[in-house]
This record gives sequence, C-alpha cells and structure tokens, in this order.
Amino acid sequence: MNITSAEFFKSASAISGLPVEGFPEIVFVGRSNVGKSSLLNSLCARRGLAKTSSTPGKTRLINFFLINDSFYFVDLPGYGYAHVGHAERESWGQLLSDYVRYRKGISLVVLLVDSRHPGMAMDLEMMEFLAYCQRPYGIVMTKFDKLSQSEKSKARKAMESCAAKAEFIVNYSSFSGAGRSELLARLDNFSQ
Ligand SMILES: Nc1nc2c(ncn2[C@@H]2O[C@H](COP(=O)(O)OP(=O)(O)O)[C@@H](O)[C@H]2O)c(=O)[nH]1
Ligand SMILES: [Mg+2]
Repeated sequence: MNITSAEFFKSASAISGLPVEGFPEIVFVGRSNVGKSSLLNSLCARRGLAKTSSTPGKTRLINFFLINDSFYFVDLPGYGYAHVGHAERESWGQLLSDYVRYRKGISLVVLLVDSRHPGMAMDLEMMEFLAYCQRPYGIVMTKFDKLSQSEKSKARKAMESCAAKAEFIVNYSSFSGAGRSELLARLDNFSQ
C-alpha cells in the first residue's frame, strides 16, 4: 500500500458522534505512551497528523483519519492510564469497548505493544477481548530501536508465544522507519 493522502476527518467522544458507516476502518489501539501517535505520523509520513506528546493519557477522543480517500485509520484513546479518575476511566473504557465490539466497518485492529514489555497483562487482556469480539488483529512492537540485538530476538519470541491468534507481528520504529513498508503491506488486505 502506498499512502497518497492522509487527512484528519473527525473526532468523536461518544458512539453517537461516529461518522456514518461506509469506509473500512483500521483501528489502532494500545496503552498510553506506547507510541501510537508517532506511528500514525510515521506511517502517513505526516509529522503533525496525530499529535504526539510525552504526557500520557491526553487523547480521550476517537480520532478518524481519512486515508487515500477510501478508508480510515482510527486512533483510539490509550488504555491503562492510571491517573484519570475512576468514573472517567470507566466511561472511557465503555466507549472504547462498545466501538470495538459493535462497529461494523472495522476491518482490522492493530494492537501496539511496547517492545520493552511484551506480554503485559493489559495487552493480554486486550487480545482476549479482541478474540472474544472475533476481531482480526495484528500486533506492532513499537520503539524497537530501543532494544539491543539480543533483547530484540528475546522480545520477539516472547510476543510470538503469547499472540498465536494475531494476523501478524511487525517490529517497528517510528524514529528510523524500520517496519514501515512491512506494516503497510500487511494493511493492504484490510483497506478495501
Ligand atoms: N525511541 C523511540 N521512541 C519513540 C518511538 N515512538 C514513540 N516514541 C516516544 O514515546 C513517547 C510517546 O509517543 P506517542 O507517539 O506520543 O505515544 P502515544 O501516547 O501512544 O500516542 C514520545 O516521547 C515519543 O517520542 C520510537 O519508535 N522509538
Ligand atoms: Mg497519542
């Protein structure tokens, strides 16, 4: 896949605010600070498309980006941010889970996992939830550049051992662009 155009389309803070169903939706999800905004910017080769921030948990909206005028990348709020209030965390989780569970247009969920911490409980729970919803999902191991050679193969093996149902696992670095063409090729099947 070649990304020829990428533009912010709309944000939704509730199910009622989602765009009318139509285009396929490739959904990106992961823990706060996992590198999701950086990955979207790097994939689309647009530095400021999704805001990146070193303050985790700032994005509370479902953000839609229209790609090649034919499908969406959807940026879901990061989960596992410990510093929001309990009530807020519950409603946030509800919106996320309702969207993932019931939205017809979702063709794939891309689960971002920090390469330094494969197999974290929250990520395993998300995989279980996706399997329960019968959603196909792929895994991207973010910030792969932060690992040494030996850590790289160890982390990859650890991820493979707990993600048997994943459509793919891609090692990714938004900083170097490593993994970008592999991920774009993987997404091809899910964009039409
Ligand atoms: N070394 C390295 N750092 C990254 C990479 N991607 C993101 N980061 C850093 O991780 C932090 C969180 O990134 P961000 O994209 O805002 O994460 P988000 O909260 O998941 O959207 C920022 O400080 C980024 O600079 C990467 O591929 N390599
Ligand atoms: Mg972000």
